[in-house]
Amino acid sequence: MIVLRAKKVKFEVTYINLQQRPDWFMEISPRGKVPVLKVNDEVLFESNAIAEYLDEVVEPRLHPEDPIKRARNRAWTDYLPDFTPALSAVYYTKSRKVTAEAIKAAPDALAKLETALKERGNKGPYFNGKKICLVDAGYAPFFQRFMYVDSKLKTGLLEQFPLVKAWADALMASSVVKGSVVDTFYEEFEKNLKRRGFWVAELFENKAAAAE
Ligand SMILES: N[C@@H](CCC(=O)N[C@@H](CS)C(=O)NCC(=O)O)C(=O)O
Repeated sequence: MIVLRAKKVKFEVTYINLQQRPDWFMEISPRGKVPVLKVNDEVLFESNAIAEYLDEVVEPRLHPEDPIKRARNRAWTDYLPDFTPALSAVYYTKSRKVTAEAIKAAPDALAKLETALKERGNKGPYFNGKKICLVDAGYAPFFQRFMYVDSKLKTGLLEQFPLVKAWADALMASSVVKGSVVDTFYEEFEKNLKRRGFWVAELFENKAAAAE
């Protein structure tokens, strides 16, 4: 969604309930996961493959022109499946004890990203400098969720990594990122935490009670 928005592509979104995936969705999504992109009669799946496809067919190019930089961008996007569990382990858990352990473990993954940002050869605010790119699009949704929980949990994790913190703040301030989720996103996210029995849901409960 971030890539589509950054490129100002006209698109339609169909949201599905992942608890009750419709048959039509299961027929087009080989892994039963979102997102999928339908282009006329063709269906693409996997966020990276979709983002790369969009970058090839729709201007402006979000990948760097320089092949070395482009390869590094791809490599840091490939790092996502290693990185994101380090953050989500902090809040996708049923006990404070596991959260405390995850907070202790997370700096390793964040330190790698801090080094990447140090070595990227620009001052930001985004991964490649002034223009949002595919690496930004990959990481933003994960920072969005983590930072929302962290506004209550206050782990201090991002604060230990100033370049990561500045990057994540820039992504959250970006209108492309902000508009990539529905208005009720945080409400739905909180509900989802509660439904899945994650203890951090209780951090949001007072607010929910006050609104009722
Ligand atoms: N590597 C996939 C991961 C997709 C993914 O895990 N999507 C989640 C939602 S963000 C999902 O569909 N979860 C449902 C499930 O795993 O059953 C991609 O980047 O597209």
